[in-house]
Amino acid sequence: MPAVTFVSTNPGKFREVRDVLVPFGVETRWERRSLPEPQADELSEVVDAKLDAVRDLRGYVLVEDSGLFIPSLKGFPGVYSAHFLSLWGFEPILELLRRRDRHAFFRTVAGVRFGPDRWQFVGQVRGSIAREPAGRNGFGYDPIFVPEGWHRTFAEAPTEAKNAISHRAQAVRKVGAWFAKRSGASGRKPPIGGSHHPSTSR
Ligand code: ITT
Repeated sequence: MPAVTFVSTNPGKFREVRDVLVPFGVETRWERRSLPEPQADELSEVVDAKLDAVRDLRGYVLVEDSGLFIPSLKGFPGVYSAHFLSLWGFEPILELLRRRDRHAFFRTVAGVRFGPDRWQFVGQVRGSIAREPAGRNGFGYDPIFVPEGWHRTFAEAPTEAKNAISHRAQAVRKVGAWFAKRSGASGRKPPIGGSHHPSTSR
């Protein structure tokens, strides 16, 4: 069974990634490590920096960076999502959105490294920001994000429901499919599926 080491500080991410990769026959191990996140305009740049920082790990290494993007706030908090949430919580966003359009999307860029080779995979889910937080499941912005077509937040839903549609699950499912193809092509090492660095699979 192929195995991948997922490097992140976030246990919620790890659980979601592990569950999504199980059906692809990929075993996920967790390395809890804080990786440098440079100031960048794009998640993919952050993922590249994270992949640089895991060069000491052997085998397949998986990292990801995610953000909540709100078009009426010019994409904020976006790449600053983690920093903003830890400093300020949800309130300023809810306040700012009282008179603005509430549409939002979550995006994940997942990065895989194997020796010198690296690949990126993108997932995205559209939705809107709730008027107030609701639910206790998940993590981060889940209590204020209502996916398109839903009447509840991610945090009000069980993990399986979030994993059926989430930004992370979509990106990581692409990783799983890529693994499946790659291990099916025994003896052939060139990258199959996904896109080779520096471009990004969309
Ligand atoms: P890493 O160690 O993997 O970087 P992190 O929690 O710092 O973990 P990010 O920088 O990717 O991860 O996350 C940006 C912010 O967006 C952070 O506050 C997360 O809690 C939040 N976030 C990421 N994915 C989310 C999701 O699926 N649901 C809700 N919030 C999420």
